[in-house]
Amino acid sequence: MIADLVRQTSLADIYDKVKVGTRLSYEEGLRLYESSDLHTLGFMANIVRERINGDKTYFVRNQHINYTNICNKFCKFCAFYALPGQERAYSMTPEEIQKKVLEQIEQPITEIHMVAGINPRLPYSYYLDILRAVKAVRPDVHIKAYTMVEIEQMHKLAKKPLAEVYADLKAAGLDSLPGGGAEVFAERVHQELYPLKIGGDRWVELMEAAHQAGLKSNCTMLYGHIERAEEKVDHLIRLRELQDRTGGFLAFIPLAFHPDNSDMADLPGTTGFSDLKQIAIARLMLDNIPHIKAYWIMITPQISQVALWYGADDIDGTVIEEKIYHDAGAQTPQSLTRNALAHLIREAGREPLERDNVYNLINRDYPMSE
Ligand code: V47
Repeated sequence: MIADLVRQTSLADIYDKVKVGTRLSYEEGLRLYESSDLHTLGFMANIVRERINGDKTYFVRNQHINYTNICNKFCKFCAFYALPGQERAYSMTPEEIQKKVLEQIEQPITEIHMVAGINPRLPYSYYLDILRAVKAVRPDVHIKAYTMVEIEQMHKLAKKPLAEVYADLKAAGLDSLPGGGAEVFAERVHQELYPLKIGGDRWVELMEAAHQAGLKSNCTMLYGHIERAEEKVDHLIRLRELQDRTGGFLAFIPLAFHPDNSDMADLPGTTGFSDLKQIAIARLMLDNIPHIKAYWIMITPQISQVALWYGADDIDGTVIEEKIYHDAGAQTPQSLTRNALAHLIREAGREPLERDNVYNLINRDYPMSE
């Protein structure tokens, strides 16, 4: 019935490809962005979602630790960074990080997510010490830490081959890598918004080396600012090509730009429509990345719930104490309980599953039903 209607739309030929699992081209990606037919985009994305993940919808119990907001990259989209000496500037010692972990020690957290600014005063040893500090007080937790921007900084400080840096990090307790720092790969956007930070080519190079070192990761794209449709399609295809080469990506997270308190505070930010459209297009283009995350912190729990029918199969986690998006004006809560997440998922007619960072299911001794 819906399929008959979709066959009458301008995306009918793309629907025929999606049905049989044929990879979509750059031109087809552009046509998806040009379309305002959100229902058709969602219908097609849902086919891919259910083919890969059925009704399964994952979440994780996690804690975010943003260990410093001091940063020398001055990205125009960022409201989180501070200069040394500013009142809001902070940098946590390994002991302070341990304290943060201990504050939540009674919570059954399985993942600690650690990303931060580039504070040039931090030595290479700090990045290893804070991993050890976390593992010392919570040995079983999975540490997902450091964007490629932080990895580039460590590589410069360590003055040794990248493979050795990754080996050091793994030995100190790093389990996987988050997907941040990718922004939009296009050189135009790089020069305009984040010229002091690594660009797309280097991000891909560093991530490919991480996958070769045996580290799994996520990947992201920051949308809703100055980027063009062609640049987004190019970004998604470059991620897809990297995944073809390594298979190292677990999930793609579209990061919705939050303008408040940034140098681009005059931009309007994303909408429910553009958030759902971005999730659907990601699911359609990234045919080889198993999971698409609707990150509720950024797009609200409400839109994340709807996104479970627009391509997303993961809603991220309980997220204790998020700072980057809240500094940029996010109105969402600082954390959601496991029951609240499970309720959102179940109410949407999907199956909530608690996972660890690498998508192993967590068996808890209480039922998942309410
Ligand atoms: O790279 C910064 C983004 C990223 C803003 O892998 C902003 O599971 C929106 O890496 N509005 C860092 N976005 C966060 C990150 C991340 C987050 C959630 C899950 C995962 C994962 C990784 O945050 C940065 C940048 O793209 N960002 N400022 C802003 N104003």
